[in-house]
Amino acid sequence: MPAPERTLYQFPISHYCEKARWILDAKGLPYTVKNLMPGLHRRVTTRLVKGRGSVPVLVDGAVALGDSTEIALHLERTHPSPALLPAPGPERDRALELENFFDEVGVHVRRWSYGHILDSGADLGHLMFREYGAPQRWLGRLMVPLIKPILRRQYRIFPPQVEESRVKVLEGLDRLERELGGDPSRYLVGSSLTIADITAASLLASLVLAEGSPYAPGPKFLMPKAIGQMAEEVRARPAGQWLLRRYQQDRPPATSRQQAA
Ligand SMILES: N[C@@H](CCC(=O)N[C@@H](CS)C(=O)NCC(=O)O)C(=O)O
Repeated sequence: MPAPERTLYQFPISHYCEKARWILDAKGLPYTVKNLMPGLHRRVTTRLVKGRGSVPVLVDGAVALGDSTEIALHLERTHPSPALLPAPGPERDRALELENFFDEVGVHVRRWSYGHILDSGADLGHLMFREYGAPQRWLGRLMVPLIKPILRRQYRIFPPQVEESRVKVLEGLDRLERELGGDPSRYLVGSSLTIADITAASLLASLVLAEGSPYAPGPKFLMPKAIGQMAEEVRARPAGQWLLRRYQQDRPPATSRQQAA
């Protein structure tokens, strides 16, 4: 089988990468994933997209995009079917505003989650590298003591900020419920899945440890107590039921994904 012309440079555990994968999968577009080593990734990402360093990066033919929202808009422009955005007008504006809002909540989900993972006995190496090939998995595990302080500094994972993020996460869940009118069966905008739903679901999925997401608890991962407790509380709310439902009903299998050698 020839290699697809699209390559997604990513960290498998990154929720912004999960958002990009979901959009590619929803549009049925074949792509190759290339898992980058955290810490060394910027040598690749800054070469591909000047002025940026984060993942995901999508290289689509001659175009390289270094932000999940840019990726979403590019794919919507180049592959309009199935539509993941309403036609131009108030509904589209609302979908884009919600996408932007839940992108921001994603920063707080990450900080709150790492705040508990870094300070517990959880196996960060397993969590981050379980999907890599054997040599990268081995190297990754060796790098964990170096990665922890980098994560702490880069994402400002310090107790006051982690607490502030907990509040922002809860506000995000409140907004999700308001937008849905408390009904977990609804979509955020109109009557079908949009980029707003994909963004909220992928960026918040770790709060409920959604099956089918990269955050479903595996047998080898010792769950920090606070994360387990949060999952139990959020699953009991309409927002949590909505997140689980989106993964059950709307997360397509990654049939078009190939792993780069
Ligand atoms: N706004 C960006 C955020 C991406 C982001 O924060 N990616 C993280 C992984 S979750 C990352 O690459 N961190 C390492 C870095 O910035 O060098 C997007 O939507 O793509």
